[in-house]
Amino acid sequence: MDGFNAGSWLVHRHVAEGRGDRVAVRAGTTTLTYAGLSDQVAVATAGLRGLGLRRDDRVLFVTNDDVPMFTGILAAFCAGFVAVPVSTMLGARELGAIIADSGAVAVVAGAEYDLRLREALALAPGVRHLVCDGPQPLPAPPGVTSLTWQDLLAAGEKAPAALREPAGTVDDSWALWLYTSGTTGAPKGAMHRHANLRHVCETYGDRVLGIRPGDVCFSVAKLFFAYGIGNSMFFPLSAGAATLLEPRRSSPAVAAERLAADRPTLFFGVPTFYAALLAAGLPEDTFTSVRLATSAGEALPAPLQDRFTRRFGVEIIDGLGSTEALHIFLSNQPGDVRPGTTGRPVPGYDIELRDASGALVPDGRPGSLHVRGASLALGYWQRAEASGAVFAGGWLSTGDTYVRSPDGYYTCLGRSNDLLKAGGIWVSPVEVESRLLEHPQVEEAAVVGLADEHGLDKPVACVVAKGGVTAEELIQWCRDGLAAFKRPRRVIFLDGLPKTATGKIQRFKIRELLAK
Ligand code: 3SK
Repeated sequence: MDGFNAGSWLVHRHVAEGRGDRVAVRAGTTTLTYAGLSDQVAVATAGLRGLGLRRDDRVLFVTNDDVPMFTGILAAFCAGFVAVPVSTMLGARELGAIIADSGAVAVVAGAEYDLRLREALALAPGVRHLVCDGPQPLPAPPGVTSLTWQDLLAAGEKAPAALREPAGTVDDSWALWLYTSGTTGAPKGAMHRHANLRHVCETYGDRVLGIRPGDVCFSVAKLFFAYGIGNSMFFPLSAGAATLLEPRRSSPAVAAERLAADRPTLFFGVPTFYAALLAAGLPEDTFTSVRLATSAGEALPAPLQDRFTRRFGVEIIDGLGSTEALHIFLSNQPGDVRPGTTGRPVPGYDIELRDASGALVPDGRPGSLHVRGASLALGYWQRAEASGAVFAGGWLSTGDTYVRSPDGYYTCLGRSNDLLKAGGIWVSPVEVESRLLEHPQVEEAAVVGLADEHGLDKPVACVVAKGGVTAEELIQWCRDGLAAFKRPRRVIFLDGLPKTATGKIQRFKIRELLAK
């Protein structure tokens, strides 16, 4: 098998090919050219190796998007270690469980995770090194060496030059494990190969985004998400373009600041963030530098897409990806956006819609979405049963229900287990939510099926309202705009909707709430 190292391909290649003086990363006051990034990654590669790690050892990152995390992940790829970026929103026990499950030998952490880490490390006795990306080493349990990222770089500077060289990895070597629990269940580590990173760049990055060296990428999804690491690391670096790193929590104010200061050309968001941007009253010229915006995480309702494009003059291409597929495999295309749909398969992926028996469904009928392509994870780490169920015969079962139009556009009907039948007819919660979101007083909406007095599922809407609107008015609004059987039978007003870390509405939590 041919040698391939994703870290070397993303970074060192640009210096070898004469692009060393181009800007690669802007993070606050730090700007790194490709030459500067390549040097830091090489030094960090030597620093990590100096800890005594061996090929395929896991290096876990729980910290904010900034230069140490960025260079650290790339250095792990270069060294032939496995980078495991995890959510900064995890509680101590969840974090401990993931560190232990991954078998991580080294943890790179932000100073603000100190307390959570102390509890987490007690659950993960395999950790031998704790590297803090702040100014001081963190307190560590006995037997764990504690140092700062700067200490690690200083050691890497002094190390023999040979330790800076990329490892002889191949396409199928492990590069990146991403933990995912979907909307339920224990977190599982989806294991990605070095070649998977190249595949997402050559497909969505090149064929959909058309990313070029002059682009500047800005993602509101952080590096620990599959969506975020693709947007902020793989795509820009694959093209010799620039990326913006933002350690602060994503908010409309932070986004507006970076848009004004750094003039990104590609903006990567999620539906709830687009809704928040619209609600924030930002000036119409906020997005003038942006040539294209993307959305993923959940289906983008057509009214929201329309409002955003009319207000800010930027097209949003909605896409569907998954942690298990590493990035987006179904998407609208620039200049070919069909609002309310997720577009067509990204070149490089095959899509099938199947019924419960596994047979292909004809156009116009709902089916469970399966995808095949060269960026699918090898499976979940130490989860043979779940891997067998989700990755079968080279296909990934995404758990999403979709319908395909005769001209090949796919529309999301919800998670396979979110669809509901009202009066024996399928109702897509997404469709009812889209109608509710068209109402000027509705900020967010989630629709679930709830058993009525006859034990029959009926649509019920939970709504976050901006101002004065009644349940009756919203039910009538849906009756006016949709087939009557799709209207919610009840509307419940909430202050906020339960969501996953990626901003997906947790309908199972809403169902639990309503069942009480
Ligand atoms: O949720 C998505 O659509 C997504 C997109 C890209 C990468 C990962 C995910 C989960």
